[in-house]
Amino acid sequence: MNPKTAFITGATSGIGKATAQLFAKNNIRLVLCGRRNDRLLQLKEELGNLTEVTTLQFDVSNKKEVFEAVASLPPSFKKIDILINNAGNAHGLSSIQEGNMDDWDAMIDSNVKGLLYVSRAILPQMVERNDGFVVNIGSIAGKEVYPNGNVYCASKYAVNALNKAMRLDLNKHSVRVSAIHPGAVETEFSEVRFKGDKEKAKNVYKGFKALQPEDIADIIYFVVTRPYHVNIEDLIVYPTAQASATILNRE
Ligand code: NDP
Ligand code: 8X3
Repeated sequence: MNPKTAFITGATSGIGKATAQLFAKNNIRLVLCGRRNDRLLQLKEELGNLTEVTTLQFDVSNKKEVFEAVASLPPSFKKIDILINNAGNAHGLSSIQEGNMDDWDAMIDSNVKGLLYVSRAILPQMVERNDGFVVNIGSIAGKEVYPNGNVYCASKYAVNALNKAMRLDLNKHSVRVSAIHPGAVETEFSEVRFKGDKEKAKNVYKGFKALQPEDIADIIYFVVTRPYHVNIEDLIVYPTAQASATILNRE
């Protein structure tokens, strides 16, 4: 069987990077996407002896960049079997009455509109072939609103809704769609949320064992390697120490 090709957004860090590393070990060809080109090239260098890799530097929230990037794929990478809609971040953690509206724009533009643009650019080829797999990375923030999470939560509730919408619209085209909703994963996520404040970010994961990006990569790999008739719709994954967005059993 020909190896599959996966298109991973947000491959420069955290969950996306760990997924790329695991896919490469399992001979899945990779289209690595992100804004930081130095990291894309470094990862390509690291994984290039395990599988075929190409990179696309673009901002998912820029419609033009998304469509130009997808159109620029070399012929041997144009057929995408697996789309991992992972790019996204939280920006800020403040009450709705004090929210920074640029942060709101960034979250809605990347987490919601970015996921939509990338999906719109890639889904038609899957529909045409009646084959393909989309994994949407949501969050427990898309299942439960927590204090000061307002717009980030809204963006992830949107991902949850879009995951369901994709399942309905793509059902007759045999394109499988899954969502994975992690709790606390130790990545650069909190550093981005707190605008580079490493100390504040570290405190988020203090006193308990958070999920590691590799834990989520394992689950993504499991989901996309089920037999053709099996589609896992929705998974919520917590660290053992976490019971909800706000209840954590810290030491
Ligand atoms: P990281 O900050 O480590 O990684 C985020 C990735 O998204 C980076 O590769 C970044 O790449 C990319 N990205 C962000 N915005 C854009 C953009 N506008 N255009 C292109 N790429 C973008 O965080 P995680 O790995 O934790 O986050 C991955 C996903 O998992 C996100 O959707 C996040 O919401 C979700 N998630 C994370 C949880 C956690 O606790 N960490 C829990 C639940 C869900 P670059 O900057 O190079 O563009
Ligand atoms: C990331 C997890 O709880 O910080 O989506 O929103 S949380």
